[in-house]
Amino acid sequence: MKSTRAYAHTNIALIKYWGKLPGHLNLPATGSLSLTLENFGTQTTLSFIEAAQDIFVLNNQEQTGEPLLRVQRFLDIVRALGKSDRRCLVDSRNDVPTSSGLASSASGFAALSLAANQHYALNLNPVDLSQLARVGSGSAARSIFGGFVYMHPGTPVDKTGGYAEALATDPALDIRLIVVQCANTCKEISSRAGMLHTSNTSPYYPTWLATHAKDLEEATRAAMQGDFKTLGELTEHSTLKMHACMLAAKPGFWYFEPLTIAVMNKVKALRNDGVNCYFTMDAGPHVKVLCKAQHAEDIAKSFKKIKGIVRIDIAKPGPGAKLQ
Ligand code: 2P0
Repeated sequence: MKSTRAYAHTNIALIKYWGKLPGHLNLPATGSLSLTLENFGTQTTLSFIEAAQDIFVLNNQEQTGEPLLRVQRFLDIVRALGKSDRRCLVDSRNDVPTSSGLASSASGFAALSLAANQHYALNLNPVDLSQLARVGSGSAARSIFGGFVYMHPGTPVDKTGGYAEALATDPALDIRLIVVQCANTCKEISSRAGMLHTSNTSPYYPTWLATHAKDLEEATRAAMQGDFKTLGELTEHSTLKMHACMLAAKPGFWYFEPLTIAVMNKVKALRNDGVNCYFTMDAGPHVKVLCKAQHAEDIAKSFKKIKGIVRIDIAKPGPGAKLQ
């Protein structure tokens, strides 16, 4: 049986994407800047099957409902591009907790896109591949590439935006992202539902849109020039602004847990003691802390002292998605 396997690493946005343009192409309303991580990712194997429906197995469990439909709808797009009607078994393994705010959909749809590009002989170039991944999940467009990644916002008229590209940064940055897992539970509000609710009801959402491009431009310049302090300050600013939009939605919602706040406080305390590090949070309770490589071990040790932390990983920048 012919099969194709791909692996994609997850990524964490430093300058966040939160909100979509209207329409069905999953175009982001803003750009974003992310870091692909070495430690976490998804391996996906595609095999053709003689069946009426695709089958999606995640971590050895056959999926039904929305997770299955999302993969089937994505493969319908792939089949239209490849002029094929063949169904697939999609066998995926996450080494990221699923639906926990550690971006498993980013690595998941990036691995699926790369495998599907090969399996259905689409021959997509990197931009088109990134756009295909985006239709599956916005953050997946970034996981096609390694290291720092710049994602273009969607363009409402010609629909040509919404793709990512690798960003050449100053090697002197030499950074790490410490991933501090603050809970074991699955999130209650998906990113997709949270974004929609925020854009529909938060009075701060228009301000988020109006001020985002400047943050992205300045953070991108800082990354390219190796200006760690500016990059870190904008990283914190972007995440707090995103979460402020959610808090101001009607009704407001949040992904923070008490331990999330405890880690944020610790980051501020470390900074007051002269250790440069900066937090970011996504659609989940975990905290990711940006720091220089030489400080990572010591900072991680100080988080270990916080009672209840589930797990701490020090992640290096990782490579782009690859066929295996
Ligand atoms: C990001 N997040 O830039 C932002 C910050 C979470 C918080 O992209 O609906 O799974 O599949 O496009 O990409 C998570 O949302 O959403 C996300 P969809 P996605 O990383």
